[in-house]
Amino acid sequence: MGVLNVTPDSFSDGGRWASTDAAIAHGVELARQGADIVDVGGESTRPGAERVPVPAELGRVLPVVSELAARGIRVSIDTMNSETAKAAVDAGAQIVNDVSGGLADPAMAPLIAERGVHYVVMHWRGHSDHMNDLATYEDAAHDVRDELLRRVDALEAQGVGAERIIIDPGLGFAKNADHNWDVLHHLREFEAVGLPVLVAASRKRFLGELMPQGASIQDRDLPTAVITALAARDGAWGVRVHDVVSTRIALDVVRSWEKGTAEEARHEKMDR
Ligand code: PMM
Repeated sequence: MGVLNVTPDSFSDGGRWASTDAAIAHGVELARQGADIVDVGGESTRPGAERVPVPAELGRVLPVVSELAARGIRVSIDTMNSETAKAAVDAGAQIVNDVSGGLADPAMAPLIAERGVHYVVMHWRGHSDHMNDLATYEDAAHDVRDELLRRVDALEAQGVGAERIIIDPGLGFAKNADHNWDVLHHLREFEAVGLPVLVAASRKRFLGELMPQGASIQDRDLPTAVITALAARDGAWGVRVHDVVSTRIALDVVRSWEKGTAEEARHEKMDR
């Protein structure tokens, strides 16, 4: 899943794809590089971020979703708002990626139930302006998994089919670096739930802590690719990343390693 933030303020790529044309071109490029899904978002969820009014969010994402979907690209819409999700699904989005797992907008679950689209349910405890205050756990990985399972139960009770749900532990959302690593260390226990698991570590702050001083945000693509490889081996369904090229290479390494033969590269091969 390639990240396409149509926002002026996302923490790792804010502003780069803020214009509609630039965003569409980047989405096409992500797909060409080998992304199976392009995840279009119009509201930053970086720590401390303020909410974006729905009309502004819609103005950012809708033309991009329509154009990418019209070009045959599988699009997910990264939103907590049912109104935005509805318009994006009408415009061709096949997946709704809701970082609040349906908690931010009570109208989201009924919409998903009605439309029958795939639904990414992320572990979430509260909005970005105060989520760092909510990062307390007895046992991070188990608490996150249990809270996610309760969310899935509640969604099912509202008519969302379990076969449509993808779970995501929500790295960095009300979680410090130790919490994130504990979740990754126990990723197989999330797999054991029996639902597809999405891992979204790309360029997040806890990876910056591993990097030498002066490293850029893009330098975090290296630890991101390593996490991709390990998550794939632990059975993850997908990874949400900014740099699709390094992710594809990491996945090709894993597949070649597992098969014992060279994986046929799915991205366009670079000149050697
Ligand atoms: N993280 C961000 C945005 N959307 N969606 C899912 N499912 N999981 C995440 O962890 C997640 C997300 C924030 O990262 P960004 O600003 O780099 O997009």
